[in-house]
Amino acid sequence: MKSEKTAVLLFREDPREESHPEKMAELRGLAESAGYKVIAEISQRRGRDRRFQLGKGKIAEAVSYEPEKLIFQNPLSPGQMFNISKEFEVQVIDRFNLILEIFASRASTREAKLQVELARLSYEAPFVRTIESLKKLSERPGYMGSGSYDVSMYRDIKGRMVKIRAELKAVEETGERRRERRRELGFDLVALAGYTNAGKSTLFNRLTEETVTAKDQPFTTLSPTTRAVAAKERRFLLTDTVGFIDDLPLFLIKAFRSTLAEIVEADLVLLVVDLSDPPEILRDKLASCHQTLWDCGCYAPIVSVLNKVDRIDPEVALERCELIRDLAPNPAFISAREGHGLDGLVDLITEKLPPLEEFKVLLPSSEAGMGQLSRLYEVAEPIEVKYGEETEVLLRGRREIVARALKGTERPELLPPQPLAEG
Ligand SMILES: Nc1nc2c(ncn2[C@@H]2O[C@H](COP(=O)(O)OP(=O)(O)O)[C@@H](O)[C@H]2O)c(=O)[nH]1
Ligand SMILES: [Mg+2]
Repeated sequence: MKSEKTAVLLFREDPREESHPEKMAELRGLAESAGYKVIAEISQRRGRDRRFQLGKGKIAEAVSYEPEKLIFQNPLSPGQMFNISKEFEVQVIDRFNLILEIFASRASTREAKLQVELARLSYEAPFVRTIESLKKLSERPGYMGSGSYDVSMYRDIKGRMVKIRAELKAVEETGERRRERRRELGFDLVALAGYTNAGKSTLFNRLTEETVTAKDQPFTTLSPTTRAVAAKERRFLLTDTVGFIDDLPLFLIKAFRSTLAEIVEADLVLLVVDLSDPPEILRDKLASCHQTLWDCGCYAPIVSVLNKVDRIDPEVALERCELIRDLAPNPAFISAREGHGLDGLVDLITEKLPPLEEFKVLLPSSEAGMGQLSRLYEVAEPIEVKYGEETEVLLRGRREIVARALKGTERPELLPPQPLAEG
């Protein structure tokens, strides 16, 4: 299923700082999320080269792998990007372009799409201006992988940005409607959160592969990474997200927030961390995950998921768990890759989701009433139906969801929760 897009990753390490291998690991995770096959990673410790960022020899080495793209961890200036693509005849992007690519492929709401486009334009505007001023306009098809620009491009970009800003004002409140639509379908929303490389997508695949239901189809229209899961008599929609990314420049923050819509809308958040990360990094990441969740208005209950337990000793795992207990109370220990601990995780999910209730509904025994009944079946689990002068239905489900399904009927009656009928 993965495409054959190939890339070589490049990273210039600052000689004045200590080494940061995790930055390269992050870049690889991002590149893979964007669908690239990484064929080599090249890092070099040196001062910044004004023309090429890295040494010319290193870039030549990268190009010798014949990748489709070079991806730099370090931000490239318009001039550097231009120089590299010209000198080495290769497409070149940096970490910001890569993140934009991911956001673009994941943007599922109109708002997110607009935010991403706005971010892309504000990022590209200075590049385009540079090229225009260099007056080397036409024959650079490799430049930023997006074809050539012509003279009026900069003006066009500015105009388009004005339009997008206006449109954004108009679409702002539709997120709420989307959430309602999903709720109407009778599903709780569970979103995966956590940093790149924590194992969110691996867990997503595990949970959905093992439990995929026939009702999978409708949700592809909502988001390509949302699927229905039925586990232990509980069904919910699970959404994989881009997750959290550190060191985002200002122009990317809004686009980033918009990709978190699914997390903000969720009834429950699975906060996935890599337990094999060094303890300080683990704590930092957890703390900033909580901060981001709070900042973007997500107040749903959180289940901490400590992943990759296969990579460390059980004793070390327990030690680390103790160390982060204030940030990750009552966690699930899992290995998404090996499929360990999923049962316990599902138990925690079921426990923390808003509880299902049992209640009785009285419907008229008419055609309208029967229509109502079949709608109820879609959003809740029927326990018992008694036909008579009125139709008496005993259901198990979410009260607000059932109440919504009953809206607009002439005589709906939702009686308070009560014990199961005798017998
Ligand atoms: N050893 C080990 N590796 C894992 C586990 N879960 C995920 N990974 C690896 O971690 C990397 C990132 O996983 P991914 O699911 O893409 O992370 P995401 O960025 O959070 O979606 C991949 O190379 C996975 O194979 C696990 O439980 N154990
Ligand atoms: Mg992922």
